Amino acid sequence: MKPTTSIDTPALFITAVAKDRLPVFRTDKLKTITCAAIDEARHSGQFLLFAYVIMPDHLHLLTTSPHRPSKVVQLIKGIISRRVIGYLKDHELQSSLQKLQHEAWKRNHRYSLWQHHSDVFLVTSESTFMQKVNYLHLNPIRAELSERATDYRWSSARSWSRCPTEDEPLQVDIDKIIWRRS
Ligand code: NI
Repeated sequence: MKPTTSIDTPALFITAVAKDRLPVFRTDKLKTITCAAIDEARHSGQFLLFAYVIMPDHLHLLTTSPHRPSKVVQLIKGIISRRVIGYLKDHELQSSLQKLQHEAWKRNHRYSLWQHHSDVFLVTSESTFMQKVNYLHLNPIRAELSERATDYRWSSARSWSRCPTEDEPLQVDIDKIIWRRS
């Protein structure tokens, strides 16, 4: 098996931003749904998830790329969108749905969860990989949502610090990383 991060097998640093930067993921319930959706995408797309953080209005993920990067992003964003919008519909949260409504309907999709533009960065070195892991885990501190990275429930910071709780929202595949150094 090839190392996880190399020119041939880059990791993907993905940033997905909610439409109009709405705080779609503000509540614990929506963050829980989003974690389950990421897990679902990981299994159906057969990629590994190395690190993540879910912020109120965006999320960052570090994954492998068994398919074209755009396909991985599309899969993740698609599943999260279906699950979140499904939840809002089931609970008749009309005011939230209205904010996600398209100006013009496209392809029968009435609502959109995401900002159109999405950001994928190909990570091809271990130093960049670790930079992205750290950057991602510092998000809640920069946003003043927690004082320490490991205090923020919705990230892989505890898993990387080897102090996971018994009920981590999402398991990450740290043990499957094949480091080239060492
Ligand atoms: Ni961020």
